[in-house]
Amino acid sequence: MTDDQSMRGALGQARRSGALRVIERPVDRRFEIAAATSHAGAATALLFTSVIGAQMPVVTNLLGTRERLAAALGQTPATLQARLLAVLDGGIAPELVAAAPVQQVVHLAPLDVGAILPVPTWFEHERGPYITAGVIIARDPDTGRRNVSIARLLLLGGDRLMAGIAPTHHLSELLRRSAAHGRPLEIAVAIGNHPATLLASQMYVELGRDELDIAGALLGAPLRLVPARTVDLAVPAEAEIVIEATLHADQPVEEGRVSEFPGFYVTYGAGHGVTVRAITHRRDAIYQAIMPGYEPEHCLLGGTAIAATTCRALRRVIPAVRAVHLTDGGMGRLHAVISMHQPRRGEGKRAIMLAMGHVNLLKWVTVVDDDIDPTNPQHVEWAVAARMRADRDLFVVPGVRADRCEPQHDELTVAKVGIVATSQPGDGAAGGRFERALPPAAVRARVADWMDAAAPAPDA
Ligand SMILES: Cc1cc2nc3c(=O)[nH]c(=O)nc-3n(C[C@H](O)[C@H](O)[C@H](O)COP(=O)(O)O)c2cc1C
Ligand SMILES: [Mn+2]
Repeated sequence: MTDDQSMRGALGQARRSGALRVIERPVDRRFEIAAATSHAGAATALLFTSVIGAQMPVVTNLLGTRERLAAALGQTPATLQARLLAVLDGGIAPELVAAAPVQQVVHLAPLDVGAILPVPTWFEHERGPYITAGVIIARDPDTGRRNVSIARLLLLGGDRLMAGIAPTHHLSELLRRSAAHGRPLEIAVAIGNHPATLLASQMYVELGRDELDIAGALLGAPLRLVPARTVDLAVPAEAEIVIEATLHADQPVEEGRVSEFPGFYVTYGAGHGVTVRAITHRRDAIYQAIMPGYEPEHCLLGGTAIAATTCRALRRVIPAVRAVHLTDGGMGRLHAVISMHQPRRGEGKRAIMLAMGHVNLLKWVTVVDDDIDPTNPQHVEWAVAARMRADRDLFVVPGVRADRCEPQHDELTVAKVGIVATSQPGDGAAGGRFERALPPAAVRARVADWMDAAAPAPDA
């Protein structure tokens, strides 16, 4: 484990691997950053060094691929989920330090958020610019326990923001609890975090579980925090930027149309007013933005966390479960593939129902054997083609309560689909219908030996 707890390690890795494109020409934060990020695609992280009127550069799509996300955590795509399962069972509590790079520059209210931070405006019909990579730290007013999650923040001008928080998320519950005490909820929004903190903020863990303990476990060391200046919270010492603010349950702000991960606009109604008390940042801060909507980084961060927490929940009751994958086409939210080792009769269907119960977003879940790579869409389709009988292995459950993000919901209900594409006991036996057609095993081993020995180096 390295000692780096900033975003800059991941930025350096992207640069060294050739994945970072530096844009030096002047760009407008209104729509141009969005258009460039979308145009560049998943493989390219972008660093805009000359955003018009801005004090700092902007990085987008830093963690746009599984390879880069895994590498930033010292893993590969093949090892990442096992690592996440291991850290979810543990946790390393953060530690407090006295001084921090994130407080090198301090702006106290009155201030204008848009004059300090180069916040992009993403889509034509949204109301304004959104902070999208802001990790919101808050404390449960009843238990004192910390909660950490992302919710987009709309700039309203001056020190005013609007937070759009799903009512089912923990942060909404904390806000309701603070309102019951007649007080606003103090929040701190950390922007430009180590990928461990970003991914931890997306974990579907129980209320009261501190996501920063998970970040520490991912880092292999306590996350260093520093006391905020104007709110009673501690913030990541090596983040790029922190916004200190209060969130108000009694200040509804109509949001208008807003993008969601399916790639469409939705209208959720009113969000909650936020009043900024201070902004602190590094002297040479880099503003991180995650392009929202059906875009790779947004889908991947959530999908990676949802897959790991679902896998953990399933394995507790069905040990045959090996891995869970959320697909890119399913936006990292709606479609899952579960791999299982020799599931017993009916166990695949049970795993599907458990997964859908665990994460209500899931509406299409496929179970495959563990000889299939669940992250490979062609392999998964092969399993469906080769091993599924629809009348036996496919089921539809109509009218299930749906998440508000579900694109096809009908008055917040939707039909869910489960597919069990696993082989039957005895399939593959010699002489049987599903024996794989292969050259003799001894010949395959011998030929593989000399072919691999003679293989040219990849770059030769
Ligand atoms: C880029 C990005 C943007 C997100 N925006 C929002 C948002 O605007 N509102 C929201 O409720 N959740 C949003 N989420 C999802 C939550 O952060 C996530 O579900 C989190 O686990 C909720 O945690 P909590 O229940 O501890 O509050 C976003 C996630 C990502 C990766
Ligand atoms: Mn939480």
